[in-house]
Amino acid sequence: MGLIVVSNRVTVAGSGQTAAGGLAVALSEALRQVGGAWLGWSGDIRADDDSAEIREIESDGVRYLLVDLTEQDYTEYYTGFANRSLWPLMHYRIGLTEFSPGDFAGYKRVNANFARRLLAMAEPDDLIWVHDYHLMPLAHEVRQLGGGQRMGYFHHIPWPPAEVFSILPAARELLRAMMEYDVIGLQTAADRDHFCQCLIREADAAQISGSTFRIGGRDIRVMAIPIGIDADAYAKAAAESGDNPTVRDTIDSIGDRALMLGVDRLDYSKGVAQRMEAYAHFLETHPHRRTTIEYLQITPLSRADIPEYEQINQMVAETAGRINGSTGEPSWTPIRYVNKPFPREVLAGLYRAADVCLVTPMRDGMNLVAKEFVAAQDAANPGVLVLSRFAGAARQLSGAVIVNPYDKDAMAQAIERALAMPLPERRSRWRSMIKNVRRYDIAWWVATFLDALKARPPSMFDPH
Ligand code: ADQ
Repeated sequence: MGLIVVSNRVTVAGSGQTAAGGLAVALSEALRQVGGAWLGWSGDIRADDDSAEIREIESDGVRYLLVDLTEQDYTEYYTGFANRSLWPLMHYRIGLTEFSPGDFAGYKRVNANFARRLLAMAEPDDLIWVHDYHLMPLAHEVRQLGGGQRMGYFHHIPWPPAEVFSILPAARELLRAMMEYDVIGLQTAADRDHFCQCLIREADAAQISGSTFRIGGRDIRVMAIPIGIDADAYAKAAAESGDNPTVRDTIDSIGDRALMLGVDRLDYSKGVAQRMEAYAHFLETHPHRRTTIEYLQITPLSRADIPEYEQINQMVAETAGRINGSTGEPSWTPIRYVNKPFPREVLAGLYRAADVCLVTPMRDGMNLVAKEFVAAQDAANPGVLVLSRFAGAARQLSGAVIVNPYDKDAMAQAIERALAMPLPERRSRWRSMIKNVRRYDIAWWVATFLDALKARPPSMFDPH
């Protein structure tokens, strides 16, 4: 029995790629631990649908199977239905949610192509673990082709209440397609409850027990399994980061000032512009803090060819420039804004050097940055995490200073509280958080999901 992981993008371990997506980071860790095969999009676009073979790479004991997309696939499946319908809707951004039947058809077509590729390589007793909103109907497509393997799906982003999800014209079709998985995992109990509500209200599923649902004689198990990080590896990278030139230069350049850090992929869900505005408000309302602090925001660009992302890119850059222009001094830049990805050793060193980390998404499935920051701290002198109540991580990291990112006053107060926090309080809050980050780490997440999947009886699916 083998494990096959399927996700939209594949990050080949040891390829030198700096993966900025949380999913990529987590799955590289998982496959290194368990071993197996990983199928997904190569990131390349090709002209002709039928000509390309699947590309296979072997690295670090893992088989990578890379599929190209056509231009049409990319537009309809990836930028269209996945990122202009599902992503905003799942993040409660109804106003940004678009729906095009053509994009939905393209999304289903790519899922059907993935299913074909998958069944060409899968053995009947393999476990198939599918990741994220790009591939919600993959189990349905696999079943259509007669595949009876045990299939699990993990949803990395939030799941909204049924009233929000049902706005999607394809809601029922998607939910019914998802019922052909055996196990579905979500990040938090709230996401799980919302999903279950959708199954009952929108897809006519019957609840058989607390976590089991039935449609048409098929049962699925729905669970909350919060994703973790490799806490020990992060702590080690942070402890050894002192010699890294980028980390050292950054620390030297900050001097005696306090370092406040933000690390986010550029996305409107991460609340980077709102965070900068809250920081400007903090500087106005706490003038004695001016020039004593520097806020470093590290934000690699993502999905740059989607119009909403181009807009947010401009908006965040303008916000940083405006605040620096109106608030800065010749000798002091209030915000340093950097769009580069960095390797783990650099990020870990910067987390450790930071006095405060601002993780204030407007909505986030989990947020791995919050956990990485906690893992990277020096136990003797830990920094303070300011965390949005709307990140899944807030359900686990109650030792953080929890904020509502929509409330500028509360954000400014949280920054002040974090900067002024005495050492004993910092230590006791950090101890409660690190306990959780270590206990529910990436190995726990992988083992918990796979145990649930293995516990399902094989070939529950009867195609006839
Ligand atoms: P993302 O939205 O990508 O993931 P997140 O969980 O914060 O969000 O993960 C980001 C990852 O990218 C972190 O591991 C971080 O270290 C890395 N990263 C960020 N900036 C970087 C930089 N400049 N250089 C290098 N690496 C950088 C989605 C969901 C999240 C969920 C994850 C995992 O949106 O809610 O936590 O999947 O399930």
